[in-house]
Amino acid sequence: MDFNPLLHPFQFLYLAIQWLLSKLLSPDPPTPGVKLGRPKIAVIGAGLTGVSAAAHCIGHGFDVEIFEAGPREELGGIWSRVNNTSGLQIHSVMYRFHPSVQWKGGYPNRQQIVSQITELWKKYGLEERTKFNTKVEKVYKDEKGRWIINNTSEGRFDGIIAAVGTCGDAKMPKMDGMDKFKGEVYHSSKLTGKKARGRNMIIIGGGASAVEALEFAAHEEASKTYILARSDKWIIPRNPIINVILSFNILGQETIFSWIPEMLLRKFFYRDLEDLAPTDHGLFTGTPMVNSDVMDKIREGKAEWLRGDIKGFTEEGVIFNKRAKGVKAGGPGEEVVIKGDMIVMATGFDRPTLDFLPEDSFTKPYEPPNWYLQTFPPQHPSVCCNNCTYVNAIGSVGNWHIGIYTRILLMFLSDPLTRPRTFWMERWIDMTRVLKHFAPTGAFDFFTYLELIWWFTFCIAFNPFRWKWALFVFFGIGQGLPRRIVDAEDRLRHQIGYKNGENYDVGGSF
Ligand SMILES: Cc1cc2nc3c(=O)[nH]c(=O)nc-3n(C[C@H](O)[C@H](O)[C@H](O)COP(=O)(O)OP(=O)(O)OC[C@H]3O[C@@H](n4cnc5c(N)ncnc54)[C@H](O)[C@@H]3O)c2cc1C
Ligand SMILES: NC(=O)c1ccc[n+]([C@@H]2O[C@H](COP(=O)([O-])OP(=O)(O)OC[C@H]3O[C@@H](n4cnc5c(N)ncnc54)[C@H](OP(=O)(O)O)[C@@H]3O)[C@@H](O)[C@H]2O)c1
Ligand SMILES: *[C@@H]1O[C@H](CO)[C@@H](O)[C@H](O)[C@H]1NC(C)=O
Ligand SMILES: *[C@@H]1O[C@H](CO)[C@@H](O)[C@H](O)[C@H]1NC(C)=O
Ligand SMILES: *[C@@H]1O[C@H](CO)[C@@H](O)[C@H](O)[C@H]1NC(C)=O
Ligand SMILES: *[C@@H]1O[C@H](CO)[C@@H](O)[C@H](O)[C@H]1NC(C)=O
Ligand SMILES: CC(=O)N[C@H]1CO[C@H](CO)[C@@H](O)[C@@H]1O
Repeated sequence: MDFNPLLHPFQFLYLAIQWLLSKLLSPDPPTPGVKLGRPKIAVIGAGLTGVSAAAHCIGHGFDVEIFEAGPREELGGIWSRVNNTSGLQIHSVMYRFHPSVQWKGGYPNRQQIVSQITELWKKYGLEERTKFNTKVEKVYKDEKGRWIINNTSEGRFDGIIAAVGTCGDAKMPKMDGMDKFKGEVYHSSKLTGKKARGRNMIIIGGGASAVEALEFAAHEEASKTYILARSDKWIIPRNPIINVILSFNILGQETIFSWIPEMLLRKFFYRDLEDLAPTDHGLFTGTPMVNSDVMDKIREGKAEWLRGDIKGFTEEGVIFNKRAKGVKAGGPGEEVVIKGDMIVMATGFDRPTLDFLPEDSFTKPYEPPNWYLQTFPPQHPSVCCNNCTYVNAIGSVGNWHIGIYTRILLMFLSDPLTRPRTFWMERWIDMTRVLKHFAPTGAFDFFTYLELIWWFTFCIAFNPFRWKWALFVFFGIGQGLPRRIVDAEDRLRHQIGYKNGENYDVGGSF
């Protein structure tokens, strides 16, 4: 260790706790050369979620194969593709995507994240189980109900984990007269090495990427930065305690108490810049941005945050219709010309498609994100779309839930008495819709982390056959007991002429 623990007691404690978690909760990597059995699982995508899910599967003795569309350099998914100017906005304590992860500090940068993913990948022997440059175009079942990826040349699988993420290609909307602008135009993910010193920068878009571009501008000492946002989003401070408290709203929606955190944010965080805080929607409706410096930069006069619509471009900059607070997009405003030397498009990313799944996964009204636990298409209990159906949420991102979702799938595959039938999965979705009837968003379009934990708890508690799996599902420990019980049941099933493993994709339980 290259630092003195006495001088950094909190960092030391953080390292010690992570070390302990890893010792207690990381499943053992497979011994090299060992033959792993069925059920065998195909993981689609080698980002943080895919690698973590595959490490969990293999650690619990299930064979896996990862298919990644990109080349080897894209191991780590989105984090391998964005530029050096990106880093984690939330505290890394909420970004422990596998128990083995060891963060050295609170806010790792892009390279540190990619290197943690790569280490995990190597530790669990996933190197020889990953196929790069193989995009999955289609998955379907053979007559025995086994999954085929593209065509039979890849073999057959019993379960599918789709981990395609939510950020695909950089989104560069075409805007009227953009080619007139004589400066450079970059996407926010392509800023490494760009020069902004002493220049005026125009950022289009008002999401997390815009905030990052603003940080880049400050770091590069741009002379002035304009952020042109067409809608208001909540910003919350970069403080792990506040972030965790907000994710503890178990109802996962606006409540009669939501005004309290909103008022506190306005009074103590926005303060004189209260005009930036949204009034047309509450905090518990969308993913907030996590940043504490934006406000300071605006107060210093280094940056200006403008609400309005882009009307067009000139050689020098952008024609912008500045709107007052509360005026809807496209509504009346004051037309101004914002001059700049460079434009950064912080307009987001296209969503990767899941349409390689069988068509019946998208049957309305049970199309994603309206799936069982948001992640299992009700027609297919052996398909887990891990962390890629979410729309908006408050609370952790690449965390504990990746393991939990993976282990729920492993439970469904191992134990037919836990595998839900389509009917019951749809009833759970209906129930959640009723419970969230008064939410301003769709039931599954917004959730909080505690709500997610409640979903998991309900899933386990509802079906007594799942009780024995509780420790395993939540913590990845205690697999021995449920396994022995299932083995005994299997012998019984065999006697009555029914074999486990005939069709992993058909649920018979509730
Ligand atoms: C600039 C930026 C900054 C971010 N910062 C944060 C942050 O600070 N905090 C935070 O919590 N989150 C942040 N995120 C969100 C981030 O998306 C998630 O935290 C996480 O990295 C998602 O990982 P993933 O593995 O689910 O998806 P990805 O990393 O997107 O990985 C998906 C992989 O699947 C592959 N794939 C897709 N389709 C197919 C197919 N059909 N066949 C085969 N392979 C396929 C893709 O090539 C890709 O490699 C940020 C995102 C961006 C873009
Ligand atoms: N370090 C971090 O925490 C971090 C950093 C970057 C990204 N991320 C994550 O990555 C994901 C994507 O974030 P993002 O900021 O890149 O994208 P985003 O959240 O989709 O934001 C895009 C912004 O661009 C605006 N926009 C899009 N198209 C536009 C158009 N044609 N004209 C004008 N404005 C337009 C959007 O306005 P509307 O809202 O009105 O559509 C929005 O303000 C999120 O999940 C985010 O949390 C995280
Ligand atoms: C990104 O950062 C890494 C490590 O800090 C460095 O090796 C690399 O050259 C940087 N890339 C660019 C394009 O600046
Ligand atoms: C699926 O087919 C496409 C197109 O033929 C190919 O590019 C891709 O590599 C294949 N993927 C797998 C997993 O075989
Ligand atoms: C299966 O698909 C792969 C990749 O697309 C292709 O190279 C191969 O020839 C196909 N095999 C069969 C049996 O169709
Ligand atoms: C999954 O990933 C996204 C980012 O891509 C994140 O914001 C979201 O909260 C994550 N969690 C879940 C449970 O989907
Ligand atoms: C990882 C990554 O995307 N790096 C890019 C950063 O930006 C430069 C210049 O635009 C590209 O050349 C890099 O490939």
